[in-house]
Amino acid sequence: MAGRRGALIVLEGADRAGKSTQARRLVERLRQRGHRADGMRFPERTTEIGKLISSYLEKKSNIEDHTVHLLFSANRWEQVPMMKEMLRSGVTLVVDRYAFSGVAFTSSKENFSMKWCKQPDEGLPKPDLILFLNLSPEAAAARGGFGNEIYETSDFQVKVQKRYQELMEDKSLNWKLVDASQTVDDVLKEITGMSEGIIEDVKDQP
Ligand code: DGP
Ligand code: NA
Ligand code: NA
Repeated sequence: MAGRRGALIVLEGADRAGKSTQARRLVERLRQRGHRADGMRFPERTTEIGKLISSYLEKKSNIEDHTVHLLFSANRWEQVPMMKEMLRSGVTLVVDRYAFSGVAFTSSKENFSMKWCKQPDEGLPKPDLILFLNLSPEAAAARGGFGNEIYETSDFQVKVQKRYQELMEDKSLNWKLVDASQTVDDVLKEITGMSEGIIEDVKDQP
């Protein structure tokens, strides 16, 4: 059959919502169920750009806010040739954070418009499905507290959550709201069902 491509599935949400755990388990589950699937994460901290970002997040280096926004975007763009190749060859990609994190986090800083924040990521491969793991900032803080990275404060996360709500109003994108306060198994079950639906839908799309 012609044109079988993989699906681009993105997990988004504020810190502590369980994205990384679910992304990993979703790849395992999809594979168990006979799909070709692979995981990716952004920021991808292992590249040269990723190392700069990591050092910024760990508060080891001070990078100007616009500059770091563009580095995050560049860190996504540098993976695009590989992403396109994998999707084209029929592999479904499960991505832990994407451009929406870029907009939600940077636009939570003073004097950044959503419009400015969106521009550098314009043209990235469009996700077929965006799973928003929804957890209130209070519930997130109750999950053993935040780590020590730069954005991990309750005040900032409240702003980020509001930005995500605005982004989810874009009906040209396939956002699905997932209640991340459920058990790990229940969340996995829900997102596996949604993912298998979209894998089936995109199979014969260019
Ligand atoms: P993680 O490794 O998933 O914990 O993500 C690291 C942190 O970086 C997290 O607080 C979210 C934030 N982040 C992810 N992508 C972007 C981005 O494109 N721009 C900004 N400003 N922050 C981002
Ligand atoms: Na984090
Ligand atoms: Na994570």
